Order: sequence, then C-alpha cells, then structure tokens
Amino acid sequence: MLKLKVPDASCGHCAAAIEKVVKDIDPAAQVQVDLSGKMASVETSADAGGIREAIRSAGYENELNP
Ligand SMILES: [Cu+2]
Repeated sequence: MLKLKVPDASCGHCAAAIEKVVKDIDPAAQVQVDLSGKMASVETSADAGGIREAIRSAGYENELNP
C-alpha cells in the first residue's frame, strides 16, 4: 500500500484525475483519495516512483507518507 500526501487534491475532479493516471499504469490498482485529509492510498504492484511521477505529471505534487 502506497500512501501519498497530495496537498493540491481538493475536489472530485482531482480525485478522478489521480485515479485515472494510476490506472493508466496499473488497471488493477485500487485507488482511494481522501480529499479532507489530502491523502491518496494506492494498492498496486506497480513501481512507486512511476506512480508518483504520473500523479505529479497530472499536476499533483505528492510526498510519500510513512
Ligand atoms: Cu479538484
């Protein structure tokens, strides 16, 4: 489980955009975006760096949350 802080995620469109770019990499990924907590949880077997870069490219800076 990859937990990311995504400070700029503020609405449903943000959540959908994040989910889309993750699923473009791993269609089997489970993605949950917590807008109030500004967190994204991603269950994936894909490389964390690639997932983070894709989310960043979509316009959302993100940090690993331990
Ligand atoms: Cu938004």
